[in-house]
Amino acid sequence: MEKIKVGVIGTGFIGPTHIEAMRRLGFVEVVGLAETSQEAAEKKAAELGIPKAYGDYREMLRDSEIQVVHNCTPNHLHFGINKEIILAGKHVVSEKPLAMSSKESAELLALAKEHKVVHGVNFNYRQFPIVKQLAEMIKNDELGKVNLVHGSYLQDWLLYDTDFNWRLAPEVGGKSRAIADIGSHWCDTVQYVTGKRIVEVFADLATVIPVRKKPKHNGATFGAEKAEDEIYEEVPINTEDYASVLVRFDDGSRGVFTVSQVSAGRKNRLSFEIDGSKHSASWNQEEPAQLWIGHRDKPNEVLQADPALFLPGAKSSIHHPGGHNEGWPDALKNMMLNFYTFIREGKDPLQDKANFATFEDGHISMAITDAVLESHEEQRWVKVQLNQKA
Ligand code: SOE
Repeated sequence: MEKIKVGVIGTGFIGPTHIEAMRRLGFVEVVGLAETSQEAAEKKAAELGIPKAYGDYREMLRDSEIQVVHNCTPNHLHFGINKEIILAGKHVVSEKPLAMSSKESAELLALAKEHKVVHGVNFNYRQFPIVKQLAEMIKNDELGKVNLVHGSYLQDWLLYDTDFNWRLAPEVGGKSRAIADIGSHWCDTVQYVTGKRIVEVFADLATVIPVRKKPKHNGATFGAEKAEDEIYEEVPINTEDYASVLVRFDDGSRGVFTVSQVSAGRKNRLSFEIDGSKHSASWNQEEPAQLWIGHRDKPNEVLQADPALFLPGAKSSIHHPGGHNEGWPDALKNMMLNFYTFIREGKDPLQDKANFATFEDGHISMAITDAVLESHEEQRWVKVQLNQKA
């Protein structure tokens, strides 16, 4: 069988992780990559062993061999490039946030439907085996009625005022930073697990470090190394390092979460706890193979990820026996596996249910970010508006 041919635009931190995940599938071939110059594209293509290098992504979009394009560029380019990918008739996987506003994401969703392309957004945390297992447990009413959802997403890679990255500048990263970058993952994951939508928010945001020292050589995401003789320029910062948000779900249940990129020692700690009327459950991305299950009338339990103990609906997301732990790269592989299996099986994006986050989820996420920003600005509860006119 012919392999599905893919092109990737952008090869910073996340592009190569997409490429590695796709290569693990076997039935997908990354045939091209695009960068901001021909020289950069050729260097990266040689490094990653990819045959075609494009200094202009538009040239890649004209390549009829390429069926699917991954948009792994910085945030401000997502909307425009996603639009061009769809108009070129290619299937699309976009990094989040899907666009810079929910008005733009509504337009992308409508366009993807009109052109009948398969559309995915890389919300990869819902693809962890234990997260799937918990979603199945909740569907089976094992926790009872979900009453409360609380948690946080904490990182420390922007803790020092000398930490700098393109995500800090609103014209490149967007008006929201911590919420759009990591709060979006928290919301997508808990909405997926509970099967509920966040419909209203009350937010408090803060820029803990209001002035940063920008190194002459721009830092990579999670980049820790700095030259000793680095030259810095002081830059005012107006995107949030921190946010706490009260949320209301569509069935009236309540929640709260905190995001921070300045919490020392927390590397990529997405965690949440769900309190049901019978039991609670709690998960933390940094210890991804364990699910804590809380009881009132007997000792608490820890479920260790194990296909033999999983519910039928979660088994396809776990690929190794118990104790052979799967983590972040494996969850990303699940995202790609589900996306490309959908294409391989010739499924219809207008009719068939996707086992991955689509542009619909990307649009929901953008609408939550918009509501959070408005709530913080106006210091009040704000409803999440999905019906933005494209
Ligand atoms: C940086 O905060 C980042 O790389 C996010 O952009 C990713 O989406 C998240 O998975 C890890 O952290």
